Amino acid sequence: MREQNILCVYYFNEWIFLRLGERVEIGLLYGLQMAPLVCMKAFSLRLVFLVFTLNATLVAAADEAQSGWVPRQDVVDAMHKKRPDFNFEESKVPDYQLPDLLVSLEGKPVTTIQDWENHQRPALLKLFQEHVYGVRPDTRYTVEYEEVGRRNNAFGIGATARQIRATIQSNGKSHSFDFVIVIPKSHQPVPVIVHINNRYFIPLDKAIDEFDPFWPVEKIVRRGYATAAFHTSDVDPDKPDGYSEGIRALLDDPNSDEETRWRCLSSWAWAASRVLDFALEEPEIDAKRTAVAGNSRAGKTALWAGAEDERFTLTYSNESGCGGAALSRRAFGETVARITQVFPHWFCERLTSYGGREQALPVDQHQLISLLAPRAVYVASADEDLWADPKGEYTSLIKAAPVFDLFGLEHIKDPEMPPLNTPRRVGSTGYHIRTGTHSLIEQDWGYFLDFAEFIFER
Ligand code: GTR
Repeated sequence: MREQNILCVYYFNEWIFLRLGERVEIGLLYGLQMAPLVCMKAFSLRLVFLVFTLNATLVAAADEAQSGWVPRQDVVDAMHKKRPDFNFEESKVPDYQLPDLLVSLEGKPVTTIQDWENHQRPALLKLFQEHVYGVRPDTRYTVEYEEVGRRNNAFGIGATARQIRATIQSNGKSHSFDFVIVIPKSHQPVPVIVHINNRYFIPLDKAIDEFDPFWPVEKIVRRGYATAAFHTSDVDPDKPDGYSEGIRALLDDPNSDEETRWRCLSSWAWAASRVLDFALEEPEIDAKRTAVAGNSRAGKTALWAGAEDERFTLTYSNESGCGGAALSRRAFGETVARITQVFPHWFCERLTSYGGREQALPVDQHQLISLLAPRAVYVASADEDLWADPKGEYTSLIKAAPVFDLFGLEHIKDPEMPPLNTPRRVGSTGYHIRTGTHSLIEQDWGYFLDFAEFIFER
């Protein structure tokens, strides 16, 4: 018989048997801090009982739990089965070389913050506009905000909730979209989190009366933060043939270059800035503490919103994958070829030409993250979401390091990923990978709000 270390825990009148070495079970121990513990060793039918102190046991357990995340083989196998034409094996990631963040397009080293801010950052931003997300039009427009609903004393804690209609006018035509903003009662200006909701619009009453883990308003407001959310499709419909019904039809310049023209992701990011414009006019909002957040396609959008609009001081990307936080050159899970084919309305047309030749892209997604520096950024992944390439999302974050270094800022450096459900926060960057599938859930919000507090209160 194989030797096994078994931990017996007497907890709430029950004995729980845990096999040491199994990470999931060891994780359980953290929740059992007050339980008396006994360690039992089973070897060839002989049982030896040992009494450990609580501390010694927890230290051993903690060591076990610290190994970094790697994909589970059963998840890899399931992904292969579901999408046989894509890669989910680390060993099959092609050799790749990432563009150097601190070498200018002319080949000169970027050595100072001034070089970065005046030359390198604008040059990289332009590359992302012209090759990935598209160029926004210069068309003149006006925006009017109208309150269409209000609830005072929301959640019984004095928060004010409003539904606002933003109407954009240009050349005699207009387009409107609604958002809901909830501001907690406070004697001092509060931070605001703009949530880009890619699933649905949550109207005022629902936002207050019904809990929704995708945008847990009460949870955010009780932490002392204001929050606002709009639905992406209300700005520009999330479908290949929705052009005529969206904001792009209103603002586009027909003489602009079709290859580099903005599409949905950029228009949604633009809308996040229009919501921020409104929020910043409110005396209760602190302009120095502003976040933009989104999941999946809205996670990609949040990163782009943070890159285009430096008034956002914190960006949260949840499972944004290809075209978001994940490195394109890894071609792991979803690829540039696939995303531009299935979602032709998201990125600028030119990105399509890089399908299957990611090495030729003049940028990769670590550079998108670097555009957020010196502001803060948090990236999140899920264990079963290999389609979004968790390792590519994490690697992108740490490969943005040279720019955070240039600003003298602390950031995550460890190339090994953190264990499951163990957020890592270092200086201006944060990351977690949680158990489960592709979605934005309360657990993600909890980790993100902890990071927000760490950034906003420092
Ligand atoms: C997936 C898509 C991803 C991601 C996601 C979503 O199917 O391939 O790029 O954006 O949808 O937005 O839910």
